[in-house]
Amino acid sequence: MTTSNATRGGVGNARAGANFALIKYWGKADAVLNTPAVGSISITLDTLYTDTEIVFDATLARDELVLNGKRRDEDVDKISACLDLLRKPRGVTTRARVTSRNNFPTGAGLASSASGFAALVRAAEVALGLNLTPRERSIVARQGSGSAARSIFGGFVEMYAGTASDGSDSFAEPLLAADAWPLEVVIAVTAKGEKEIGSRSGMTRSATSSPYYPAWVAGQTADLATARVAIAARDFAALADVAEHNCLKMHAAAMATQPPLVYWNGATVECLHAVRRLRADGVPVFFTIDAGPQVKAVCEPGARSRVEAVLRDVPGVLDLLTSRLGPGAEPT
Ligand code: 2P0
Repeated sequence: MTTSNATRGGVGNARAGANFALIKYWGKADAVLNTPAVGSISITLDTLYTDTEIVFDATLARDELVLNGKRRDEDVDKISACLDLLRKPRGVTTRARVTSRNNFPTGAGLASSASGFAALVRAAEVALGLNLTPRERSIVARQGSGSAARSIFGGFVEMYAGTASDGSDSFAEPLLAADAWPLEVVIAVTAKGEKEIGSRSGMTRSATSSPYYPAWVAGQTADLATARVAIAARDFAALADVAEHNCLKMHAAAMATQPPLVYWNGATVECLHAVRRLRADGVPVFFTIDAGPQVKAVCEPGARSRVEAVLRDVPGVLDLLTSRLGPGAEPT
């Protein structure tokens, strides 16, 4: 057996940006391969990111995770399964210490698993001395967390659901570079702390019990096509319409789940209306909401200060975060 970097104790560091889906992933085709039931289209952000260091250490009996300064033993199995996709084919058995920090709230509907697993894969690739293709990175990241497949890339990104039984065609690819259409995002934080129902169990419950789930899946091909055309044409109004429609369909399917999944609070709804009023007044902005109560307002750069001023005044808004579109996951 050859001596791998891992058995020598390789170290790797990487940063990956969070991403928000404009056309959303909700539901799985295969829970083991973690392939999505539907494709998705997202934007990767530059100022919300995860920094990760991984150290392969032959003295460790099992992998370890420290996230935001705290040991997270409950999350180690997911990390180990993802790292095993890189270790096992190469005969590497060395365990790793993963130290990760999000510069934004964790587990609150701000896509921390997306940036987290994308950064993990890039850092592990460096530590193990591998040279993966972008597609291979995306496939490995997907098996950590579906949305992480998209955070491998910057700008506008499309994730393909795929049909292959081994998941080999279920990966993301760049659609349009960040600087080709430099939209911005204002995030209205309406609650802090981690959500009660994670996306993973939420989407599984929706698939089995929401009467609207089949309609959600059936509509996705058309929404993806509309969004692709809007992005290629930089057609803000068309992207706004399809993104809000797609978001509300996802939440309708989630709310009709048994027991129900209501990710919104009162301030979420107020922000949604505020964004719609702004657009009716001619301001280029639309909302999207993920599996949490935060509202992401996507706007043209010239509209950002107006969007910030309006959302800051919505009762229940605790904080505003802003971001431009950013790069893909990279070693640091
Ligand atoms: C998305 N979300 O497309 C959708 C919209 C949340 C709502 O992808 O089970 O954390 O790890 O594959 O990626 C969140 O789901 O789920 C998500 P897993 P993930 O951004």
